[in-house]
Amino acid sequence: MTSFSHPIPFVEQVAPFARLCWEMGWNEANGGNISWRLPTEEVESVLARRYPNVAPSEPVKLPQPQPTLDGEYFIVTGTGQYFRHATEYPDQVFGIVKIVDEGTAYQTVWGFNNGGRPTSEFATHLAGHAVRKRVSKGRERIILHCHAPEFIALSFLMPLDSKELTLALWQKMPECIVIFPDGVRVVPPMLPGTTDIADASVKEMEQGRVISWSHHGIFASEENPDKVFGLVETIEKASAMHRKILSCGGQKQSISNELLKELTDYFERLLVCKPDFLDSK
Ligand code: 2HA
Ligand code: ZN
Repeated sequence: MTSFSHPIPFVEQVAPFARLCWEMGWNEANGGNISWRLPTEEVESVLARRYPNVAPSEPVKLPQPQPTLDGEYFIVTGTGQYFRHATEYPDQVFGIVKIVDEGTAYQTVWGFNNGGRPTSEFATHLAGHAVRKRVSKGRERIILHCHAPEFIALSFLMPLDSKELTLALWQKMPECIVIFPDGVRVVPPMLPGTTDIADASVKEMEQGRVISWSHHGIFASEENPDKVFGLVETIEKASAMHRKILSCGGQKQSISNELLKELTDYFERLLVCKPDFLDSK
């Protein structure tokens, strides 16, 4: 990856990450979005030092209040912005916003230099953050939405069923059940950016970090850019293997449930939760 520097360390991390997602073929044109909940003291101190003259925008109302996120800062991709431009025009592609007024509004405190605003999926991201912040006890901070092609292809080839999709992926590589023991949760085809898809996603995110927006893409939560990248990369690789196998007429054998169980016992200390889909009927 080419070297990239920026006065804000979070931009220095997230811009090359976004660019890499584009290189992977996950985020064509303005497809996909990122939001990352930042540590308050660090973001306030870097903005005061590096951008002392930037005043916060007027508050903009959010469609869904998120009281548990009041006072939090997020770096977020702008609506219509291209991941491909992330390192070239970081101050335009990204903005930093603060959630204010008891979680009913946001103010832009940095970025969106072309008069931009957060992604059209921002309300869904915030709803996802609210749940995952609570469920992970504050560990998870970043949500990546991308159009990973092999993963999307499976939503045209398989039943729209969380357990069936999860088992198909777990059975393709031994790493899978260790890296996503919470599985992949399927949300049926719905209009992006709506309260309905936010509600359906939040319901599933009570149980897991990874959502399939059927025929559209992946929506995943993790601790930092590296970890969310690794999570999506692994799911995309297993999806590619599954699709190759389907296109050769289907599997002749598979990693057994017994081996999956042995894997989860052996790597128990690495798992974020128990693999419920392995036991459930
Ligand atoms: O435009 O990917 O889901 C960004 C999107 C909408
Ligand atoms: Zn999308």
